[in-house]
Amino acid sequence: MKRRDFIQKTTLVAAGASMVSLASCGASEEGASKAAQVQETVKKVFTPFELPPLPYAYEALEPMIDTQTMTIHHDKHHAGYVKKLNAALEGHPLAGDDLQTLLSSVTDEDSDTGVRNNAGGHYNHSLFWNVMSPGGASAPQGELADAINAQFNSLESFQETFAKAAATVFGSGWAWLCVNEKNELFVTATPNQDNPLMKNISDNLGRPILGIDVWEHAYYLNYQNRRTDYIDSFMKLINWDTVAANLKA
Ligand code: MN3
Repeated sequence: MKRRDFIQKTTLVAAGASMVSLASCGASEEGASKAAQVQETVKKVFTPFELPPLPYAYEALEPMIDTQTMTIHHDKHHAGYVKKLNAALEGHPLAGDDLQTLLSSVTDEDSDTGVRNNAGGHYNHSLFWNVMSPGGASAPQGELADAINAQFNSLESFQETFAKAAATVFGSGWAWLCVNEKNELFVTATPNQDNPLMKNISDNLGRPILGIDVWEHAYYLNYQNRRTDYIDSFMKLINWDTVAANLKA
């Protein structure tokens, strides 16, 4: 069996196994399925990389996020990262690694810049689409609720911390809810398309389970300079079932 086939087969088995365990602990099938889509994307090797379809209609997040923003953001911006990532990997020593491995391997050397920016862009947006509604729990439940309470005392206090991290990103970037090696939650932010999985680049390392894009292209058509209004809307769109499933993935 070729390595690539092996990786894809083992990923499918792993995704199937995690859905079984999720069903038995009460997370929704919808959340599990979206988390499995994210896992499928992040474990995929360079064959080349492909743009995953938006997991709902372009207009599904109206009026919080408008149809035109979603269309341009997915079909132009995310598509652009995938295209440029494939180009950057041509002849690059990291070609052949899955997306998650690319993120943990890239350095701040000039020779890695294309892979760093575009592997980050591909990963970050693949997660972003799936952590937004329609559908799904409007508040965290079960283990995720416990983990949030343990780390932030309450959901409100988490929301405040996360919204502040998103509002204070200078220029373009992302705010994240991550899980660290000790299985504790933390909030952090990264500039540009960097990601907390980038071991050689990020200060706060962890695996993101929720992320908000605060590049202006994510909100400017509808909100112009009112980033905090966009953040408030995003908080109402979070699909907590997917976040819970991401925590267990
Ligand atoms: Mn974006």
